[in-house]
Formats: sequence, C-alpha cells, structure tokens
Amino acid sequence: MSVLPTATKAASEVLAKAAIATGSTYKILYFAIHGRGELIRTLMIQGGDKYEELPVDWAVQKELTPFKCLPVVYETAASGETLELSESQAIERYLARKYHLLGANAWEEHLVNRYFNSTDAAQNSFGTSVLGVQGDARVEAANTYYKETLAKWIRLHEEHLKQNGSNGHYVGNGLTLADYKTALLVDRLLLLHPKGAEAVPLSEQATPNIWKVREAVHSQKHIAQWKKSERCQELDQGTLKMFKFI
Ligand SMILES: N[C@@H](CCC(=O)N[C@@H](CS)C(=O)NCC(=O)O)C(=O)O
Repeated sequence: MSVLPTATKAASEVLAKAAIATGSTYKILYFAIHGRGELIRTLMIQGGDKYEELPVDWAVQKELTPFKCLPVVYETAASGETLELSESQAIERYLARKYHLLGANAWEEHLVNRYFNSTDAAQNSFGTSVLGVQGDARVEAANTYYKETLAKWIRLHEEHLKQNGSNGHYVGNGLTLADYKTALLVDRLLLLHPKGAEAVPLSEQATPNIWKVREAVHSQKHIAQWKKSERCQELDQGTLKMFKFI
C-alpha cells in the first residue's frame, strides 16, 4: 500500500500564502497514461519545477481522494505546508496562474479560457466519438471526426491565431494555457490515429498557425527534454494500450 501525503490543515490565509509562494515541489497521483495528467505534468515541467510520480494503488487510494478520482497533486510549499489539489482543470488553471500563463489581465484571461474551452470540447468529442468506439468502426468514426468536428475546430482556430498575428500564440506574444492545451491536443490526435483512417489533417502545410503553436510549446527547453524522455514514451505506450491501439 502506498501512503499519500497528508494535506496541511491550516487557516485559509496560511494556505493561500503557501499557494502563491514560489519554490514548491509537487507529487502527482495519476495512472501511467497521458489522459487527464498530461497537461498538469506539462505545466509543472515547463515551469522547471521538480515533481514526482506517486505509485498508484487505486483500490486503496480511491477513498482517500477528494472526489474519488484522479489526478490529484500534492504541492509542498517552501514554507512546509502541503496543499492537496484536485479536479484536473482546477489544477491546470491553478498551475497556469502560478506560472503566469493566464494572460496579463481579466480580458486576456477570458481569451485564454475561451480558446482553452473550445479546444477542450474538441478533445472531449474525440474521446467520446472516436476512442469510445471499438473495433473496425473506429476508423469510420475517426474519419467523421476529422471531417466534421476537427475541421471546424481547425478553421476557427487558424482564423483566431491569424488575427493574433500568426505568431504561434493565441493571446499576446507569449505562451499561455491555451497554447499548451492546443499543442497537447495535436500530440494526442497524432498519437491516437486509428490504422486505416485518413491522415490526421494537422500539419505544417495544412494548419500552419496551429502547427506554430505546437512548435512554440515543443521548443521550450524542458518540454523538448520531456518529450524525449523514457517516462514520456512509457506514457505514450500506456495511452495506446489503454485505448486498445496496441
Ligand atoms: N472531473 C474529474 C474526472 C476525473 C476522472 O474521471 N478520472 C478518471 C481517470 S482519467 C479516474 O479517476 N478513474 C478511476 C475511477 O473513477 O475509479 C477531473 O477532471 O479530474
């Protein structure tokens, strides 16, 4: 049985102080797949923060988690308090705020969130309409997804990115949570391509602005190292197995 870190019980002001401080270390509890852990891992990695993977013993741990599901992240602040973070998107936005990836003001934050949400919808649709389909029918489901949902997402996002100056970012001149979300959706679609389906309609030639976003994310020093790491390859394999691609 693996023991989980104990969240510090303290007044909200104490935890809030710990939450805004820098120099935290992180432990993530999540299965050996990308899934809902992928963006969280990516955000911690791009920030150059140390994080550790806790061994999963789900039958035992489930009851100990806040919503009986994963991911859960345990953050230990430099001042010693441990914060228990749960619900994937709440964790993502929390980390994005810490790493200044939510834009410079409320308006930019709204823009980041709208691109994020739109990409999240395209990702969820892939999950239900393609990954949720088993056997030979998955090829047809993927083709339909590429032609309909993905084609629409591509058209709209290429246009929005163009309006921001085709600079490889959705908002302003720098990386935000929206950029990471898009880069990971592209990675996921390229990884989870059903054999026999049409090519994923995402490439430097076909979708130059979306591709530029992915390149901007991938060219971050820590992300480039992560993508080549053994652990990232293991998670690719775990993800492929989970969805019966291998
Ligand atoms: N709304 C939750 C959903 C989490 C979720 O469904 N997690 C799945 C893995 S991706 C899980 O914990 N499955 C195991 C279980 O439900 O027992 C979130 O976004 O964090």
